[in-house]
Amino acid sequence: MRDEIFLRLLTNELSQLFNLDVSILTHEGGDPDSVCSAHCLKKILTDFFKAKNVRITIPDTPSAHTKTLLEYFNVELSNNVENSDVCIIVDAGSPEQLSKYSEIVFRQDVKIIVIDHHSNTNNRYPASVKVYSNEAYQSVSEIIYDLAEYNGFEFNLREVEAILIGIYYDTARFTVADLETSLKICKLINRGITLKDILARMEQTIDLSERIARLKGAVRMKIYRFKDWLIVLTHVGKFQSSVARSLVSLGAHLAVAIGEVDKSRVVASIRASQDFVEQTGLNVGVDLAERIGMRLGGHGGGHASAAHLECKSTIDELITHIVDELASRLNINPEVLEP
Ligand SMILES: [Mn+2]
Repeated sequence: MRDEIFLRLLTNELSQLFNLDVSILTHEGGDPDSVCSAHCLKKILTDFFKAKNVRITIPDTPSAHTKTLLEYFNVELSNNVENSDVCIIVDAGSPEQLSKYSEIVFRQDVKIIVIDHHSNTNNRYPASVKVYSNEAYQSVSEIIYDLAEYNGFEFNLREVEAILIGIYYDTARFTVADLETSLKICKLINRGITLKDILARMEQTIDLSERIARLKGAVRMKIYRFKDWLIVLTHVGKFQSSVARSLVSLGAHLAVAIGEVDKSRVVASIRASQDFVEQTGLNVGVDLAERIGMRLGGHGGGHASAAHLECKSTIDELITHIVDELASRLNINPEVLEP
């Protein structure tokens, strides 16, 4: 178990849910970690902590990956958070990520609990919200796994599979799994899980428009060389996170994919390679997404190597801010590489 004190506090909190109506909310669109952890949290709340009624809500339209998982695990969704006594937010580092449900964190008539693992989550919610966030955890699915183990609760094979899928995607397909996570992966696989069927199904869900976005993102990117670091910035209408991720696997140390929401508002996904994060000590969630998002009248956040921001600016303005910020943080003047 990664952090017993954290698990004890969380257990104490959840012990108070006996006989209560609970809504579990993911961040907008959901993702494998948030959906899988919500699914398993529902199980443990119902069977172990004896909550009366537990519903799962995903703000906005579920993403393609999310839809596949919802079907696979037979997860029923609800849009009714109104009548809940308690609302548990999973995997959302700030209220803005709840989209149309973001106001709920300010309501006084419903208790709000956050279970998360992003950087700086503790400072992002109003003081009335009970935040259980631990950056040491590589996924919320892992928190739920530890929570079950701490309380001696056993998940069945299907739930164990969900935990493993959550861990798989939040560790960039196990590539950044640390020792603790790797030991858990072994234990989970030892219970008799093979991921090949579900992964094949998930990979098929990369549709044509996402592939086109990735390729267009590559064609439009601008390459900045900060000595030995290659940083690329591009713009695409949709699938920014998929585009940024694919540009890192193409060879960039850091990739930013920006999308225009309207004339004065943009969103951006940032991904960085592990060696870049380790050697520069830069946390793209805090140092880039949160900082620049707030500076430009928006918000942002995430992890050390993956982040998202939304702000009031044009694509070009945002590019300038990101390049300037990197230049000052790395203390290097970049050179623009000609295509
Ligand atoms: Mn996560």
